Amino acid sequence: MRFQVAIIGAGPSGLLLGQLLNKAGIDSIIVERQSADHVLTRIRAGILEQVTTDLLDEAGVGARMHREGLVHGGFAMLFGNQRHRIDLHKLTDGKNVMVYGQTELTRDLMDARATLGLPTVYEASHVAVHDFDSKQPRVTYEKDGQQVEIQCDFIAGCDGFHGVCRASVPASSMQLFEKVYPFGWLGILSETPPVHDELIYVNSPRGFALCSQRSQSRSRYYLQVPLTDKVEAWSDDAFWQELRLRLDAQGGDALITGPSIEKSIAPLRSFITEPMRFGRLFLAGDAAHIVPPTGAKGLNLAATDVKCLAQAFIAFYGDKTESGIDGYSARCLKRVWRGERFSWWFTQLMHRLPDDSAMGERFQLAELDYLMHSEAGARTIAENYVGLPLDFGD
Ligand code: RFL
Ligand code: PHB
Repeated sequence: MRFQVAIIGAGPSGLLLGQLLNKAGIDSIIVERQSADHVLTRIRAGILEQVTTDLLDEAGVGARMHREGLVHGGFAMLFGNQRHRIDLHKLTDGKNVMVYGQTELTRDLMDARATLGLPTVYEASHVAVHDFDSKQPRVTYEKDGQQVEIQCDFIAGCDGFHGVCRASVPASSMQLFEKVYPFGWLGILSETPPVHDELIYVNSPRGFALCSQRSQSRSRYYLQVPLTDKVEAWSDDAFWQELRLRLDAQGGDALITGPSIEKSIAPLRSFITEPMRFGRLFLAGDAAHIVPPTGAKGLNLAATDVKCLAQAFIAFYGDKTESGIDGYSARCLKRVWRGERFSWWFTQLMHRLPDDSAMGERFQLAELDYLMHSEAGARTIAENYVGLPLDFGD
């Protein structure tokens, strides 16, 4: 089998890349370790920046998102028992974010790919990447007991944090940066109306909480928990009780509880790989970098990597120039580091840090108070949250 681009991973990065390449007449195959159903059961991101929604439109998959997604022009910050609103729309000259679940976005991309009849191999085992330091890279995998080989011009490593692509690069060729946080997020999804019409980010003495949503009848809530907690030990009742304790009276009164549809604990990590290109292998999305979810940046950074990579391949095949592929890593990493910095900063501002003294907590509250009462401070949060432009500062 021969394709111009072999994409490893059918998460949002791989599927979006496949769609953009197809639009440009570049053929690709996607090789995914899991089944499509399994990919769709992962409940993850909920907030899309405009750069991401624009890209989904460009890929021709934005119709349902515009119909069913919720446009949010602000969000609430709750600390010291007081609510404050970050008016994204006003502070960023009219920008918003879109509330649309990663599951739905992935489904839209999968449906579009199936409608176009583009090749995707699910449940491929022993996926391996070879010879990416040459001009004839290869991908091999096993499916139904058969060994298959794909020859290609380029390999796109869109296989997430635990994928095979980054793991195949010699350690001496890359520099890794990592910070693991000493707590996790316990998340639940429930078929209940959201507690508020916008998201609420909560810094409470009992720890961080986030009230998010997927629709007007479906809520997504998170609690900061110790890494040692086991999800089985958290009953739904215990979750709702703890959330209530972290909310204000208004939130407690408005909170409608119900059985959880999904419940899981996610560890929090900041992680960056430099560079993001190794010969003819390009990493994109979570394969190259991870952010703690506090800033809602992970999927949005993945989408802009894919935008840069698609542009680079289009320039290679169309204009016969290698400047896009040569500049890919540096161009992405500038935005990645900005997103990483914001996510790290917002995380340490909003969570109880185990080694923090009472003084650390007061510093957080003083900083939050300053940020909410200074237009410059609030604008700093707003412009990072809606997303800085891809080539900001250039
Ligand atoms: P994914 O989604 O991990 O997809 C990678 C795919 O590769 C497959 N794979 C392999 N395939 C073949 N061979 C192998 N050897 C393979 N190894 C792995 C996997 O099965 C999978 O299908 O990475 P991708 O596409 O780069 O997408 C990244 C996003 O999923 C991620 O950044 C976001 O979910 C992060 N995130 C959020 N991002 C936002 O922008 N806004 C948010 O509000 C937001 N909230 C979140 C989040 C992530 C969370 N968790 C659980 C980490 C909330 C949470 C709780
Ligand atoms: C979500 O809805 O899953 C969500 C929203 C905002 C975040 C993180 C996760 O910062």
